[in-house]
Amino acid sequence: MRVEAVELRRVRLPLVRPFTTASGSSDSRGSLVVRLLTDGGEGWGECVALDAPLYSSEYLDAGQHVTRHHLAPRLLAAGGLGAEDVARVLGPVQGHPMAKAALEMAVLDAELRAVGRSLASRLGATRTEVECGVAVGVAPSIDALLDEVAGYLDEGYRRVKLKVHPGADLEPVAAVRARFGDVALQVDANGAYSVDQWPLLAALDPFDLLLVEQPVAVDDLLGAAEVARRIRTPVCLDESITSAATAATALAVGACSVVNIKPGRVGGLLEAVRIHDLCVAAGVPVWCGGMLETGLGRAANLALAALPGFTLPADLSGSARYFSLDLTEPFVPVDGRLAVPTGPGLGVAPLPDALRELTTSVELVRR
Ligand code: NPG
Repeated sequence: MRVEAVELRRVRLPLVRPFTTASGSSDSRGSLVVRLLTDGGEGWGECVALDAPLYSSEYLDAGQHVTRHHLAPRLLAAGGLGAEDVARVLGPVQGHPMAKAALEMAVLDAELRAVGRSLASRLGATRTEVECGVAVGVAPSIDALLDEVAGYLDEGYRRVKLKVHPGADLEPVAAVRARFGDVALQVDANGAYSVDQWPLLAALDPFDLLLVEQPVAVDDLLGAAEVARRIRTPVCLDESITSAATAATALAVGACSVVNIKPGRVGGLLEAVRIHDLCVAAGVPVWCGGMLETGLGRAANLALAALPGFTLPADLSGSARYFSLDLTEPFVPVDGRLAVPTGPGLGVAPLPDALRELTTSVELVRR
């Protein structure tokens, strides 16, 4: 397949309720959508970076710039290529895994549409539906948190994830346990604790959490291992796992016993599958994280989360939890599960009217 042109499209989707974390609050989700024009048809991808470099060093303006000036030109100059070549072609450019992942996703979509095969089948999915967990942002009060969680459980979500940080951990966890009994519950610290604050996390042990996600800083694998030794709740890593190599290191040093996989964070769906495979070989459960993706990224995450090693519910919500208007047909969970798309490629594409309404700018990069 030859890539003839790369269309970079910025979109902005209003959120139905603001998403608040310790690093800030947003009432819309900007995204960078890439459309590849190839000799075998088109393919769509999504760069999941945020507006600001608050989750990782990537952010949307940088993703667009590096794609425009460094990544797209390499893809356009590569001649014939397949999805398995993309990481090597883009490899000389350091970093920017989310921008690279968007291009690989679009190549996969184009190539699979051309042969009528679904992404799920290509990645090795064994399931037709995925259990949905809901990630709850920081709420203005415990009562507001409980109301929000009650609404999600009524809608059928099968697992609840709470954001925690020092000073806001025990109280929300205890309140949710007290009100909702043995609901499947986990917490995400996004690196907010220092290693010597492990007693704050040990205090959560009596609440039988599924896991505590990313307790310490992204580059502190030995610190995560120290926390994992001190607490009973399984430690899961998210931000720290940037590749199959870091996953192997994390497991070797005992930094985690569960892994969150996000294709954007690790540079693409194919690297995500490699991490899945090494975790399965090590007997380590994995689950699919979420980054408030539009329907495009959501479709890709569903295909990935249908692989056999994804044994914990994903951070995958229905479109309506975030957006009143999505780029694609909305994803609607039934009984807390989302169906894995079965159509060629991603199995979804932007709806022309929604795409027009949500687009804020478009640029085309040609050979
Ligand atoms: O359901 O897509 C979703 C959101 C899940 O809270 C969620 N993700 O830290 O994992 C996280 C968090 C996040 C959101 C990270 C947005 C980065 C961007």
